[in-house]
Amino acid sequence: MAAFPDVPKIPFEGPDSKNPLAFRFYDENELVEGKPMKDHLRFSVAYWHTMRGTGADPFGPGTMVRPWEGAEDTVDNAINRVRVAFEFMEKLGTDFFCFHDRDVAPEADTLAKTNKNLDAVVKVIKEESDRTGIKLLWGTANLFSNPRYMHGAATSPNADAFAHAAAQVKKALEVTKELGGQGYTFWGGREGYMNLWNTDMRRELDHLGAFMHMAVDHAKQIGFTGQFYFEPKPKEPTKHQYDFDAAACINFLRAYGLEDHVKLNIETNHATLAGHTVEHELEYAGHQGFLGSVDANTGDLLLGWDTDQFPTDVYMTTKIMLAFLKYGGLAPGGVNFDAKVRRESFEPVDLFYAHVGGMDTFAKGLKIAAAIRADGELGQMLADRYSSWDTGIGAEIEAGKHGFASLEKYMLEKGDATPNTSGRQELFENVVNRYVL
Ligand code: XUL
Ligand code: CO
Repeated sequence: MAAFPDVPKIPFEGPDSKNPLAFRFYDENELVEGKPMKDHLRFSVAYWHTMRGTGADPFGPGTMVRPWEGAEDTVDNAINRVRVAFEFMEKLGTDFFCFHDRDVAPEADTLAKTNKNLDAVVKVIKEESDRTGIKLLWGTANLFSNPRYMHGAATSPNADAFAHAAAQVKKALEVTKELGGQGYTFWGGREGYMNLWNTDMRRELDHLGAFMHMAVDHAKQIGFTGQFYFEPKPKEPTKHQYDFDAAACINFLRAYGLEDHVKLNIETNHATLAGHTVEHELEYAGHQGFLGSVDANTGDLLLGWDTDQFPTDVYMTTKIMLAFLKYGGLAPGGVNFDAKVRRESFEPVDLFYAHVGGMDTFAKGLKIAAAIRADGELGQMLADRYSSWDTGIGAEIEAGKHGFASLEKYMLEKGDATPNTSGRQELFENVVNRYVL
C-alpha cells in the first residue's frame, strides 16, 4: 500500500505554477553550463530526518504523524520504512539519499546482533536501490547516540568505546560499499570536550588521527573507492568540537597526513554556529582543495542552535552554487538536505512541501549563479579590484622577485603608495541583485 497515496510524481510546471506539489525552477534535464540540472545538484534525502525525525525537542515528545510506522522498533518495521523512503524519493525525483547505520536498522544488545539487523535491512535497501536507480550518496555511522559514546568515540578516554567505534565504522564502510555508496562522512558527534580540566586534548587528537588512518586502510582493503568527508561543526552537543570549521578540519587533516584522503562536507547551519557564513566555509575549503559536498539547510539567526531548517533563501543557494561551479562541481558529492520539517509541520505531505521548496530554491540559485558567470561583469569587477597586482610592482611581488629591502627601496623612491580605489561594496551588491530580483 502506498504511504503517500495522494501525492503524484512531482512534475515541473514552470515559474508561473501555483501548485505546491510542483517544481517551478527544477527541471531536472534542463541544461545549465552544458550539464543537466540534476547532475549539477545531485539532490539527496537525509534518512535520519525525513524517515526518523519525530519532532521531539528538549521540551516535549514527538509530534509527527507517520501512519506507516509500527509501534515497535523492529527489523520488519525498518524494512517497511525503507519501502516508504523509496516511494517518497521516487515521487520527489531525487537521485540520492544518505543514512547513518542506526537510522536504518535497530540496535540490539550486542554488536553481532546489531550487524545482523543491519544486514537484513541493507538487503532491502539494495533491492529498492536497484529497482529505482536511487543511490547512496554517502553512508555514515552514528557514533554519538548510544551512551557508550557519552565521552566521544575515537576521542573517548575509554579505549573500549574507541574499539567499538572502529568495529562500527568497519561495518558501515562495508555496507556503504555494498550499496555502491559514492562517499562516506565523518561527523564527529561527540569528538570534542565539555571541560578542558578533564581532557587530554593532544591524546584525543592523536587517537582521532589513528582512527582515521584505520578507516583509510580498511577502505583500501575492501576496495571502497568512495570519497571520505569530514563535516565541520563547532559545538552541539559538545561545547567544543575538534572539527570546528573548515580551517580547523584542514589543519587536522594535514597535521595527521590525511589530506589526500578526506574532503569536507560543508553544512550551512554548522557554518553559522561557527560564526561564519556558508559561503565563507565553501570558499575556504574550495581554494585549499578540500571542497567535497554540502549538507543543505539553514539556521535561524535568532536561535543559537542547529535548527536544520529547509533552505528557502535564494541568495544563499546562489552563493553555494557559485562556489561549486567555481571549484569544478559537486560530484561525487551532492546537495544533501540535512534538514527537518518543523515540529508543528506534522503531516506526511509536509515532507514533500519542504523538499520541493529546497530543491526549487537550489535550482533557482544554480540558474542565477550560471547567469552571473556567463555575464562576467561581477567577475570583471572583482578582477579590477586587484589590478595593481597584474603589472609592475604587484606582478613582480607575486613572481617572488622582491624582499623587504627591495620594496623599501621602491617606496623610498616613490614617496608614498598610489591612492586606493573604492571597494564599491554597495555596487557589487546591487549588481548581484540585478540577477536575483
Ligand atoms: C549533525 C549532522 C549530522 C551529519 C551526519 O549536526 O549534521 O547529521 O550530517 O552525521
Ligand atoms: Co549534517
